[in-house]
Amino acid sequence: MAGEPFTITTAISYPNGVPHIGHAYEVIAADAIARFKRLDGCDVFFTTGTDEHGLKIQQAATKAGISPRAFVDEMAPRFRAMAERLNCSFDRFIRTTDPDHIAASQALWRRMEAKGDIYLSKYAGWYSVRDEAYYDEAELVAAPDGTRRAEKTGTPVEWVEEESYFFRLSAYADRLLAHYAANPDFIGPETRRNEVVSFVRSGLQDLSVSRTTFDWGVPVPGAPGHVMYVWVDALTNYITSCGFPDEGSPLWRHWPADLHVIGKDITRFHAVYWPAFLMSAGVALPRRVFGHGFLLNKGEKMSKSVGNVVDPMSLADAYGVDPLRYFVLREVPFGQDGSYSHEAIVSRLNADLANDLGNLAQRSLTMIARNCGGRVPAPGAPAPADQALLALADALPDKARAAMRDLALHAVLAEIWAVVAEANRYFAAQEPWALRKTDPARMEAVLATTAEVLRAVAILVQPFVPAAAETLLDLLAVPAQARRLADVGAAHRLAPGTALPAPRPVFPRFVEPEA
Ligand code: ME8
Repeated sequence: MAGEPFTITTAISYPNGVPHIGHAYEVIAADAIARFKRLDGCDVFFTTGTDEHGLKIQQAATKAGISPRAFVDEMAPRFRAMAERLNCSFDRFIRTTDPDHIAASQALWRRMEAKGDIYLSKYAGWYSVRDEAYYDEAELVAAPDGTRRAEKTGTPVEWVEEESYFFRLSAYADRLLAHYAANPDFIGPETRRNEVVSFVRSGLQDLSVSRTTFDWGVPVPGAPGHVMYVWVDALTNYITSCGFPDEGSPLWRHWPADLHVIGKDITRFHAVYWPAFLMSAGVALPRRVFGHGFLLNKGEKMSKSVGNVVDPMSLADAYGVDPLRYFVLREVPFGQDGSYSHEAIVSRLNADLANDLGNLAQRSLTMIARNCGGRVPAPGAPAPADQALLALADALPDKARAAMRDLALHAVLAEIWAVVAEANRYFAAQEPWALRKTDPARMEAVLATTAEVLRAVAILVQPFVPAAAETLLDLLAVPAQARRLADVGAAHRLAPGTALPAPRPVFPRFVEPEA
């Protein structure tokens, strides 16, 4: 029986340069949520992809001396390869040059037009190519070199004057505010929500939604010479993947999305423009938009356009995919900005993964291999200490679900590692190595309890460190079909006597390469 549907998306990345750590962070976070929901029995649909139209891409292609099409065909696979390398379990990698996406964008346009929300006029104002965004005079500052820049992002703006179609965004302010009020979870975290609400309260202007001075975009239906403003087509990607406009398609059960995971800089597009387009077109709204923070390289902002980009592939090579995933999700409270550095990554890996969890698994499983014939030992009559520890492990799924409702990924990991810490204290206090001679039955009980806690922990960490979790579950001989959240707890304990494979390290220590 298929579970409750859960649809999650990342933003789609501009492939105007190679993927950077911000792109990696976003797809890792979305993947952890997708995997968690799957583990909890949901019918998950998870999409990611590339945003390939617009002036920014056309200019990058011109600079590279090739056509935009050849340029995106070269770049988009790198984004897909990154998501695959990072073990992200997406169901569709959507490219906005995909034929079904062009059709979906044009269908959405036609619906907004039929509603009377699209009209032809002339745009005269400021545009940032780097942000692919229009700015009001009030949103600009003068840079030291005399040029004007967007205050929020620091990107240069240029004056644009051209014939353009407009979307009647101004007509949607009240409906948007009513929607935010009725759906307090629609925008998160709280700070982003407040920003959006005050932006909409200050009044909305109609939005220029087509361009005529270049042609790398989705053609506006019935309007030769006009291509869609890239954000109209980009946002549509979320419904293209769900089969739009064919609402009879089996894919359509995946809409509305439960969650758009995006960066904080693009909240306005997702929480203002996107719901307004959907309201106009008569399509259901996504349930939640969450603007995560930025990952900063030793506290400094990096971006493709600025050029201080760290290649996520080389981080995966240096530290391993699971440790990299663990680091970004544990270190940075989800929703806030965070910093990364070699030292911070190594200290997390060695402390949390190699020492706390890795050592506990290695020590207990090695003792079982040597002293219990390599089989799951018998727990016997549980002592109070065993019961107390097992109760903590058994409570993990509910604690994790509660933290996950707030998308507090770091808090889910903190809950799991609190149990790991408790298990380490238990192991040290019980001294199973000393019991070997004095009370072998009690030694077995301690090892059985430890193995059982490891089973719960391994199940819980699957969304975060999928490959290592799989190894640990294999070492505990947990069958593939018994690795869901629902399998944690008394009803599914490890069966005493089950043969275990030879133990091997799950999380190796990071050792500095010789200088
Ligand atoms: O904005 N840390 O694409 P993009 C964390 N195509 N996240 C970061 C980041 C950083 N340093 N830098 C960027 C776009 N991001 C549009 C989206 S969606 C219909 C269209 C995030 O390649 C950024 O906030 O500039 C965004 O969510 C995603 O990476 C892609 O950024």
